[in-house]
Amino acid sequence: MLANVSVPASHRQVRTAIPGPISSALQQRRSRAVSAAVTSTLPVYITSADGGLLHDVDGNTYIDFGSGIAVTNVGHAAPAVVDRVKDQVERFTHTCFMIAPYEGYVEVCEALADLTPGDQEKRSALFNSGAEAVENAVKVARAATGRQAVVVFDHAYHGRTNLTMALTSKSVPYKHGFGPFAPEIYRVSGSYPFRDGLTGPESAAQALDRIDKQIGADQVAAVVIEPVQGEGGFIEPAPGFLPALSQWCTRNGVVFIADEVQTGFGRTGDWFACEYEGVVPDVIVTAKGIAAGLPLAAVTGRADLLDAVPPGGLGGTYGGNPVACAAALGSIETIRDQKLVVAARRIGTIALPRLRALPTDTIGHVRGRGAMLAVEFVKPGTREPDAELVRRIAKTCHDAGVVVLTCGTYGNVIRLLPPLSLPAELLDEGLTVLADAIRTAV
Ligand code: PLZ
Repeated sequence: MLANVSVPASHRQVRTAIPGPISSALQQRRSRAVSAAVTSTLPVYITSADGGLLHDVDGNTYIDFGSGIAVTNVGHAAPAVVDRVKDQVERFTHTCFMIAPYEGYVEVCEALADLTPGDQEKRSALFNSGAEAVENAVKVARAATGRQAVVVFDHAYHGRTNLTMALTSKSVPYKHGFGPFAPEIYRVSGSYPFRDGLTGPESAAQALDRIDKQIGADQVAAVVIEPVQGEGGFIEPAPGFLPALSQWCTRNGVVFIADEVQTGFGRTGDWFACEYEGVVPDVIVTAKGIAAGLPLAAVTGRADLLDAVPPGGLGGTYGGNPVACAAALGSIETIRDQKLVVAARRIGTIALPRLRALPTDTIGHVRGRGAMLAVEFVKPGTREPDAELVRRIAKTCHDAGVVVLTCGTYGNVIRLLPPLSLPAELLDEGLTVLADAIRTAV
């Protein structure tokens, strides 16, 4: 089936009902071939994307405030990524790093050692997805400490594989019916300032007391935490929470694993969100923004930890595939050359005041850092989550040609994750559409 446009528009443009007729026909076809368990936020079929815009088969053009869930930080077709990928794909697509290595893998690991927080000696291993990398970070921590327990938090999201389902907090749709889950995972409360009203040190004390009493510090291999929680609701912990946890880990020989799959690569206005409070994780997990959409993920951490795993203990057929490594090098080059970490901060500086100025008592909390922003909706005058309202606001935005995503344990959060390279006028226009959608929906 061919798209009915050859030259995509250079601005937001809605020419049909959403989804349009060609997308609707593709939806029908999809329902006969693709598992109903795999869903799409917006059932429109994309033909091309760049410059912060997505173009669909019906000639509609959307402003992208989702970046494919925080992946296309450098845009959807950044020249440095495209050129390096093309060059690599023409030379060879795969050898398997465990069989015959290539330089790109080493170069990505060097870049990770350089970019991630802390100047300790570091090593990395590369994988295909965020979940796979989180699993491997846990393997590293267990092998290095000889301990088994893993501590995770309320509202955490770490993936959909068996071990990471156990680490993830929310049942439906991630875990429900998929047990049994991996043992030796312990969940404690985190820091959710809007809902718990506690300071960072208070939240940390509460979590650490539970760990001490219910597990025992000397049994804990790792604490796994998103420095800003993603799927759980874009929850920024209160100041002091992360440093207190990290210090406790250091004192007790526990591996502090920062899951920066969603927050990494400039997203929050720092290369990595941990930097905001000067926290240096023992191990950091990255994916998504690392390679602008090609499947790549990494576990980076203290050399003594990563090297504690016996030879052959980490790996996989595709981990650190040469084409994905080429994309990562192009993505990192683009973030550096175009100063996209600063651009992320600028997005936050522009967007936050506009979101905070929205005149409605259904907005419980506006929060975020850099280009990782959220609005949490509640029933007027309460803290009761309003997921239904959020669904309507998101749908109104989609129909008007702006891709916004939702998140949150209660499904009541609109999140904004634009490409860091999003042109200022598209940011402005998208925010206007969102503001109008909120005003009409309440
Ligand atoms: N850790 C912090 O955000 C992926 C999941 C979307 P994968 N988040 C998007 C969905 O519904 O599946 C994520 C994350 C954090 C780990 C992961 C997992 O990364 O690359 O999706 O496996």
